[in-house]
Amino acid sequence: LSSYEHIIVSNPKPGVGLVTLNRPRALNALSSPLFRELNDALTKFEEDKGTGAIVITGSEKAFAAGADIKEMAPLTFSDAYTNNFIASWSHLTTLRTPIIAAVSGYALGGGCELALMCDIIYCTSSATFGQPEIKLGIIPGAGGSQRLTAAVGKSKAMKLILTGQNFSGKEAGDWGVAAQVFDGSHDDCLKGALETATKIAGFSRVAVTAAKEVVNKSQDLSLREGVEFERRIFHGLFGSKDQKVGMNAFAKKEKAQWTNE
Ligand code: CO8
Repeated sequence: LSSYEHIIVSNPKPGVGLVTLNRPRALNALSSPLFRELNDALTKFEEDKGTGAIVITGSEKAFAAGADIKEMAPLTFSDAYTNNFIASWSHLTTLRTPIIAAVSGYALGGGCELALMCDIIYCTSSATFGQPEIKLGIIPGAGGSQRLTAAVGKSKAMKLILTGQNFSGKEAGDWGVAAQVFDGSHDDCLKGALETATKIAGFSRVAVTAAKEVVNKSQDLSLREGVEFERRIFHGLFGSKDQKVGMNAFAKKEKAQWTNE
């Protein structure tokens, strides 16, 4: 795989792509060059038929301590507006491959938002999440006010965003922001995320793609529209080869050999 300056890319398990944010001296602060590399690496995984799930992680000390404040400091309104600053940073939300964030240490500002853009969050209990933008005279800019609110409810999100108060990995688990919380080290959390990614990559790609699509629709559609959308996609899966493969394997008490068709 290509070598990058701000990220490390690998294939640690069959079917699983791993991106490790790697700007240790800046606590993985998210800069435009870093995001260009991240988007490039994620697009390559998405296009690779062999990759069925992706994990994004940082280090023990920091998943990412936010957007790069030094890069943002001199920005003017017209720079930010005309160049649509950070619009490309949400590219990962358009990908169909499931993405798990494995979060240890700081996940602040844009780092918290990056984790929230992923499909599943795993974290250590000691991780530090937060939207501290208010302390810098700005507000969350990469979906934090929307995704955090969807995850924890309006009152709690309002308090977190208006005060800039951090919350722990344990709280992230208790509030449903994180799907799984690890009391151990970063390595335990990453191992757990890679195991789940391997499991997802082992299912039919057709079914996994459909499952991700319908769950995401729940964030945008009314209940009735969402349930109808789900039913259409569900009907569509009876046109896939893997529906027959899966159900015939069940009847024969065999392991399904997915065709991804
Ligand atoms: N940007 C740039 N550099 C940073 C950042 C950052 N966000 N965070 C840390 N660094 C740098 C520090 O400047 C320092 O560099 P140097 O050694 O050259 O002085 C180095 O990383 C180590 O940091 P500290 O010495 O501060 O380490 P500490 O362990 O003392 O403190 C903290 C760690 C508490 C995380 C502290 O670094 C901190 O408060 N960082 C800023 C956190 C923050 O405010 N983040 C929000 C930024 S705003 C934002 O993200 C807007 C979102 C917009 C959309 C984003 C889309 C994805």
